[in-house]
Amino acid sequence: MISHSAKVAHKYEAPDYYMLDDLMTEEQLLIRQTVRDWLNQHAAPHINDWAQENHCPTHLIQGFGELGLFGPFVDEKYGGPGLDYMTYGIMMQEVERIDSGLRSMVSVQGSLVMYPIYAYGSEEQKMKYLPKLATGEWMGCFGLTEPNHGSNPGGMETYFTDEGDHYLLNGAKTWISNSPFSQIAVVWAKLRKPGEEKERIYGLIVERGMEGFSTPEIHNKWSLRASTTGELVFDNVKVPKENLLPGKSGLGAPLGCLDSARYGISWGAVGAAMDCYYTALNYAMERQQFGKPIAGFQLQQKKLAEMLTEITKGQLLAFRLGQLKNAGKATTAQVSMAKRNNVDMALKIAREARQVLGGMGITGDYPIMRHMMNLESVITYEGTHDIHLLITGMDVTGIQAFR
Ligand code: TGC
Ligand code: FAD
Repeated sequence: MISHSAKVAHKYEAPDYYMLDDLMTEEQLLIRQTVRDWLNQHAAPHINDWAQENHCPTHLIQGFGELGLFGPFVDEKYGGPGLDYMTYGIMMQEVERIDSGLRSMVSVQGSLVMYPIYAYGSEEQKMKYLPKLATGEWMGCFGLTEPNHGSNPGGMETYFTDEGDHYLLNGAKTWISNSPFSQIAVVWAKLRKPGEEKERIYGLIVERGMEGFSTPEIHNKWSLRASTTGELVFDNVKVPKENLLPGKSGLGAPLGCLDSARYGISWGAVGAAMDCYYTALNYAMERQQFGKPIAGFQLQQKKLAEMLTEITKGQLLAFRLGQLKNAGKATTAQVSMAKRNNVDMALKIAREARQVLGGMGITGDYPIMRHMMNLESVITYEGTHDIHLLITGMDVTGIQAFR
């Protein structure tokens, strides 16, 4: 049976109260429509079932690649579509309108796997990996978080040693999106040198099949159930020396990738909020109580009007950030503000929208509860709500309050 939400998705109209579409190019609008139509056909009718069944729809990967969703900013020379950051944001918004887990799959591949290879990789690494990642022939994951180091990745314990003709990698990463089915992992680890106390962080490309490398799945999630999450375990893994990313080292290297991914989330979360708002508006217009549509009651109008106001503010934030990204001017703190505000906004809208639907809001017939549960992860990953506030706090005061 096709759920109500799937049927509604086919006639979905995105709220655009301040007419931002007027500021987009024809190409951007065309790409958005193409992605929207494709997702309405291939994902919207099934996403509730996939989430209920805890199934990650990896069969969509080829289609995602054909749509150019993997690393849209990557140059054509390396198999990417060579699009701008605004278009990247627009795409992430369309994907997350369907489900944050699908956006996770896509944004990890683009911003956290292709980006570091693109920005810090050797020419040989770019030629070897990027074209396969752009089509989805190979999928990748990004290993930064560890069991004992989440918000504080600088404390990581995963390390490697130089064994002459190869490196030897030991340690473990956890909470890694896509890890159980990825062909490669971009792993951040410290180079341990005998006699040297200070260890420096480098990125290594670890390939499935390397002896001692395993990727157990994490089960029992109530959130992002259409996305696969796992661990990365390294038990004396021999990594060829040519798999080290030569272009950048130090904690700034992985954090630089996060800027790109957090930017995508600032757009994506608005997509989830727009879907919740759209669903609530339609329901309120149709649902009759006390002899009239509930949309006619002031209390419901307050909810809807405030949702649209907050969505519009979030859209404007993401749009301006896109302009700054395209101009190469977006700062880490600006990205943090947008990620933090828009995810929080989306989560609050999901809660309000759920109430508009009354009891029906808790069912899988509508997308709201799924978005709400997903957003509970999105508000934590890529830097928690607290960490992003502290980044803004540091930016405005010049004083870091992390430690
Ligand atoms: P701190 O001393 O501030 O910085 C260390 C070095 O890094 C530089 N830096 C950055 N460089 C580029 N981009 C950024 N965003 C940067 N932020 C900092 C900084 O200038 C410094 O450089 P240098 O040359 O002076 O050494 O570092 P800290 O240890 O105090 O930590 C700061 C803090 C807390 C903000 C940072 O650690 C942080 O952002 N923590 C949050 C961790 C996080 O976001 N993890 C995400 C893991 S990946 C993920 O969640 C994927 S979910 C995927 C999905 O499914 O979508
Ligand atoms: P902790 O760091 O232990 O934080 C716990 C609480 O303490 C939070 O509320 C936090 O805000 C607060 N806190 C921590 N430090 C401070 C401080 N200085 N001041 C005030 N409060 C503080 N990681 C990857 O590397 N790759 C991935 O692909 C990836 N995918 C993920 C997918 C999912 C579904 C999830 C849930 C997580 C994923 N992560 C991934 C990990 C994610 O980035 C971390 O969960 C996140 O950075 C927070 O780390 P933590 O869970 O260890 O929480």
